[in-house]
Amino acid sequence: MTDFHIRFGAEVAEALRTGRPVVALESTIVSHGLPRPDNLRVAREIEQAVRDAGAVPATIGMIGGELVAGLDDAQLTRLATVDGVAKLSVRDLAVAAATGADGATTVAATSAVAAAAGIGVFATGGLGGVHREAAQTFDESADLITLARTPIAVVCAGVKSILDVGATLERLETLGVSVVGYRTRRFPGFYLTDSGFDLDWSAESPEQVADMIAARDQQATHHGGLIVANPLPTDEQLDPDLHDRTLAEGLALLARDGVTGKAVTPFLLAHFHSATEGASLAVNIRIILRNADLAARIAVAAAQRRT
Ligand code: PSU
Ligand code: MN
Repeated sequence: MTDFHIRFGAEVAEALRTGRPVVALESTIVSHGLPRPDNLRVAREIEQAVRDAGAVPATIGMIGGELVAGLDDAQLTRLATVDGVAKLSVRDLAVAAATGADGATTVAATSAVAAAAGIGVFATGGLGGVHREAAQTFDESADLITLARTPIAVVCAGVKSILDVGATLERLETLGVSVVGYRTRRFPGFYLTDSGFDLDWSAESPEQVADMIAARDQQATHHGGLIVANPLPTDEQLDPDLHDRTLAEGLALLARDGVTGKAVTPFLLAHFHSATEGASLAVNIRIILRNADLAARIAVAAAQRRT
C-alpha cells in the first residue's frame, strides 16, 4: 500500500524533534510566481535568508505524489525547472498525491501542510485574496478560508496588489483571521509600501509576534491564522505610477485573453515582470527575502519562549 504521510527533510525532522526554529516556505512562488531561470536561484536565496537569521527552512511541495516538508536541492530544482508542475491548493493535495503528481503548494496548501507538520511560522511574498471582478466571478483565493482554520503565522507584504485589497480585508475580518502590521498600522500593498488601508493592530518586534502566537495557543479561543504584514520601505517599492499603469494593462489583457481561475495570479505576475522589464521582479524578490528574515526571527523568538 502507498503511504500518504508527510515526508520530512532530514534537517527539518531533526529541528522539529529538538525544538529548533523552523520556517515553512511555499513552492508556488518558485514554480508559478517567478520566471525562470531566476526562480531557482531565488528559492535558494530565500532558504539562505532563513538560515542567516537562525532558523531552518522547510520548503514544502509534492514530489511524485509525496508531500515533502523540507525539499532537498534536487527536489527544489525539479519543481523550479520541470514543465507541468501542478499548482496545488488544499483541495488538490490528496487528489494529486494519489495520482503521483509533482506539485507546488500555494499559501493555502503550504499553511495546511506546515500546521499538520508542527511548523508554526511561514514566509511568503503576498497572499492571495479577493479578485477585482469577484462580484461577477466569485474568484476569491482559498488562501483566505484556509487561514481562517489553520493555526499558522504567515509573514507577507499584504495581499497582491492585483487584488481588491479592501474586499480582501473585509473577508479576513469575517473569517476571523488576525492581521497585524509589522511596525505599522497601515496594510502594505505588496509591490507598494502602503495599500491605503488602516489596520487595528501592529507588532513592534519578533518577540511580540511570538507572544501573540503563544496567547492564541494558551487561550484556545481562536484556532486560525495570524497575518504579519511586513511592508517594504518606501525607497524599495515599485514606482507607484509604473505600478498603476502596469496593473491597468494587465487587467485589460486578462479580459482580452479570457484568463480565469487559478491561471489569473500567475498571468498577472508574469505581465508585471515583463512589462516593467524586471523592476517588479526585483521588488518581488526583495519582499520575499525580507519576509523570510522576519519569519525566521519570529520562529527564533517562539522557540526561545518554549525553553
Ligand atoms: N505571492 C507571490 N507570488 C505568488 C503567490 C503569492 O509573491 O506566486 C502565489 C501564492 O502561492 C498564493 C497564490 O497562494 O499565488 C494565490 O493564487 P490564487 O489567487 O489562484 O489563489
Ligand atoms: Mn482564484
